[in-house]
Amino acid sequence: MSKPIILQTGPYPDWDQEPLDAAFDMHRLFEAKDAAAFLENVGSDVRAIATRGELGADRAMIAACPKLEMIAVYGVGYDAVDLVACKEQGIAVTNTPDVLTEDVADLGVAMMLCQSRAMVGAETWVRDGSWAAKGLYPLQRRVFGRKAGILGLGRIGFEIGKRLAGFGMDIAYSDVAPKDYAPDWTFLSEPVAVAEHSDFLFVTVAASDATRHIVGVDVLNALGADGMVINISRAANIDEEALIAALSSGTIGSAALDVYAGEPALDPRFLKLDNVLLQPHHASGTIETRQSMGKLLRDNLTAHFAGQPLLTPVT
Ligand code: 8YV
Repeated sequence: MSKPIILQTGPYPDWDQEPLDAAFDMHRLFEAKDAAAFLENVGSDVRAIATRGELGADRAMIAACPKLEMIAVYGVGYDAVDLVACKEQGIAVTNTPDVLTEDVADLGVAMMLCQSRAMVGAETWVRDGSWAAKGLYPLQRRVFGRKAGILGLGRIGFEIGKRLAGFGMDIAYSDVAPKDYAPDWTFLSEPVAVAEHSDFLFVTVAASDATRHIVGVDVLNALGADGMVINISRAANIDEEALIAALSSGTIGSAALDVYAGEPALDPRFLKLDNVLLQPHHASGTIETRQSMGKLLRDNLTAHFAGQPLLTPVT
């Protein structure tokens, strides 16, 4: 029996690619010199798209695959998948929630610590001889006992809050409604109010049209000159123009970012700012989590083609 034809939008580690190649007929769009010609050639036979959180599948890609049955996302975020087109055509979508929650939370908290204690600059201070030549490293701001805010208390936001509680922080959050699993933290319905409360503002809300630029001028003004914004969700949740202006003018103190508009080609102005910590969208990037994400993606594809219920459907 011939194997189901799957369009693959980006690379996976060998430990995923080998079993995918064994079970399915994988067509690697990302290796094609002419993506449009490649799609035109294979699109009519494609039954599933295997994609990544940041790559998704847009309407044009979906339209190029008239026999498409499902889209499997390697990532929790499915904002880059055109869900309206999927709904119209009865295409199932799966993602990889839960398995990456802890690692994403870890990196968010690590970014806060790293940036607040200026660890990157401190490393340079040691390596370039400044320590010996100039003496002690400039004093930085503490993390313990300060105020934190979390925009979006879903799975990842909640895990961040649990970690921050371990630092004795005073935690506020916004979401569509108060969460009964967070009785010790302050619910504030408005993101601006959360920013006003915060020294450290975490953006963990799932990206959608409703959350686009949820961190804009008003939130940045409310965060203030001592505040730090940490984004491990999606770039679209932040108005990057406003963020760059706020970082440049000192309206906010600093930022720590794992995601960018147009990544990996981020706005070059970020590279010139010394008050932003830049990470290459790797919050879920541990061997353990990526192995779990790959297995869940494969298990969803396998379940679909075996006529079994999907493990983690999003629609
Ligand atoms: C990426 C992510 O999928 O979970 C998400 O939504 O953005 C990430 O886990 C990961 O970088 C692999 O592409």
